[in-house]
Amino acid sequence: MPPTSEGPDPNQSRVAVVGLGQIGLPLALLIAQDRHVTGVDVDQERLARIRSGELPVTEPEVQELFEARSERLDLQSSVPDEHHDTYVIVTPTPLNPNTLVADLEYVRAATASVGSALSPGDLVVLESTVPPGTSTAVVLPTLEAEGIDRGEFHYAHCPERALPGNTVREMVENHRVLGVTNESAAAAATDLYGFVSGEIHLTTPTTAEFVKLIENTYRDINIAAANEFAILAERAGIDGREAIELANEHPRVDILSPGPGVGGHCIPVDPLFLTQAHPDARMITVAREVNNAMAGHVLSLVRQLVGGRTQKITMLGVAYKGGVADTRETPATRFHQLAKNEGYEIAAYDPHVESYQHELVPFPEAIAGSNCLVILTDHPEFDDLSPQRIGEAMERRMVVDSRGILDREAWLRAGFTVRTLGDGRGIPSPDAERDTQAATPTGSMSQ
Ligand code: SAJ
Repeated sequence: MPPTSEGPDPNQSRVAVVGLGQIGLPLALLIAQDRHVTGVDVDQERLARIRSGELPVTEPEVQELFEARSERLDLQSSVPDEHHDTYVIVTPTPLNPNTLVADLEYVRAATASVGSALSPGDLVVLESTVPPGTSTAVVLPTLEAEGIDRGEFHYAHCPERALPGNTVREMVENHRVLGVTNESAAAAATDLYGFVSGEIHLTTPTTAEFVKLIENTYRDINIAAANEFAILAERAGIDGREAIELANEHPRVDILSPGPGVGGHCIPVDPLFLTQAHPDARMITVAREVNNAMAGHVLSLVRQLVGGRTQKITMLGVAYKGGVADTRETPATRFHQLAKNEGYEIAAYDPHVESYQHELVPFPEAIAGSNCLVILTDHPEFDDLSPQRIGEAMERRMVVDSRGILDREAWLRAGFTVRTLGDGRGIPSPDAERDTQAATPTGSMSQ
């Protein structure tokens, strides 16, 4: 559990946290360690769930925090009229799917409500991820619109940095970047983040905005490199994952893992916040294209195996990454749409996800009569997946492993045809032939 620290008297400090989502609710509970918090959310259903204790956030430790601190958490559907000394805005900044530009409407609306409640000496913190310059061009002028001057209140941008699946621990332990307008804002915001055991680094609001975006963009580019290496390895007839592992033995190389693409609400989106007004930022754009193309590449592996396209295939995992129930921007959806458009009959199973835009079925139903298993998510549950567990349920024994999690040799021995993304061993391509003839005995090839 988070460390305790001295803070202001809870009877004196009142903090409003606007937006009780995946980050806002855990944040409100962490701040409630030593302050009274009013959680604000426009979604009445969400508020009702929190009130009932059936929390809409299923991250580890959130439930315990709620049970320990709910008496210091009030809930409201609008920014309270009564005075609060601190306002934290944690509303979503989705990407407009048509224009691919950041939609700042939730941030604008929250900021306007906070602006009308603001008194001299108050602190406003923005945690939402925003394009560089948003604090200066949008947030501060909106706060000032109600008549208060930016010199009269404190402002900080403190972009969230927590990994979904480990949100609370990362909110407590990760270093934080605080973009502040002046020294008193720095002192007030550092005090608010007293629950953080990591270091607090001070900078300007625009730099803080930029830092958050380049962190996730760096990851996107690194994954794109891994994905491109994987495709080139397939063509070279070698195991790309082995090659990456060996390259990572170098002290200054740290390549990430190839996969079916990049999902989640941050990494596929944040690079576009950087480039939306800068179309000349080529590498970031190309990395996005490479990662988006991976679902189609996985489908091409399925097509090579299965051939005729009216046949049933089984998607294993629709969450955007292993161990989570989140399907936002998941590459599985792109795969599903492409496969459906090619005429495949699709059955999808996920041990974590409860609600998804396409039907999910239980595991036995998903594999019954299937021609090909397609692993799309590296859920820990799939570590137990074995040919023995499949038994005789499938029509044909084929598997495409886009995450490289199966024991390939065991599946080959059990009579499965196996395609692992990034592994060109056994793939009959002209490039591959040269290397496989030279280095791989035919008996260990996948067909
Ligand atoms: N992925 C790969 N190969 C890899 C690593 C990830 O294909 O080697 C894929 C995953 O399967 C997933 C996507 O990338 O589809 C993103 O997963 P992730 O675990 O890299 O990131 P998120 O979106 O769960 O959380 C990220 C985190 N960023 C980093 O790990 C650098 C987190 O620290 C951020 O706070 C969070 O985004 C956010 O909110 O910005």
